[in-house]
Amino acid sequence: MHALILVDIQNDFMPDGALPVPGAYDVVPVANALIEKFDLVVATQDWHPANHKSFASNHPGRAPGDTIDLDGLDQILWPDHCVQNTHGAEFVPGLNVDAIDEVFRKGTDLRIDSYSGFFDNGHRRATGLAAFLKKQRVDRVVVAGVATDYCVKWTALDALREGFNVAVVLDGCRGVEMAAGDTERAVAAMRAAGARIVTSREIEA
Ligand code: VGL
Ligand code: ZN
Repeated sequence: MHALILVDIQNDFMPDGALPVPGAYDVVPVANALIEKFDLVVATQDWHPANHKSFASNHPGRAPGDTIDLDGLDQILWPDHCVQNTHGAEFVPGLNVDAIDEVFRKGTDLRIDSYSGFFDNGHRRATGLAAFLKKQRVDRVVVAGVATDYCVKWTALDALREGFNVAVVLDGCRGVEMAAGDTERAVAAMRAAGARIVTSREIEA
């Protein structure tokens, strides 16, 4: 069984959102085309409480882009984004949400961030995604969404760790590129860990 994992295709990650990812609207038609090729489609949704510790606004004197120690982990501080039950946290209009079989929300624990759709950044708690996929007898996952250099990357790396065969659809992903070259480095890291880097045309129904 093959599954499509759509990572964080949410308003706040679009170019006009709170944590803009350049070109991110372009992943929507690619995601919709991919959806047609899969029997099982899951999506992750960044879903933070307003007082989440990954928000610079919750650390007086800090600015987005700063790095702090959060509970023993390096944490980049972000603009407020994907706050639960806000427009910014909703899936992008135009994404075929009716085709999504299950949504896995992450980043809900205010003390730890969660880039991967599988685990928080400290691998302390699972979201249930791995168990769900294994129960459906999934052996191969195809990943697309945003951001290539954060949530796509960590989702793909955790999928490999969980023993899935992983392909990342490059034209279905965009990076936030906080530092120039981050997206390219993320792609290299995913490839080095064993992910196949493909284009959407290579994905067969
Ligand atoms: C993401 C930064 C903070 C992502 C989520 O979806 O890549 N990046 N939260
Ligand atoms: Zn987030």
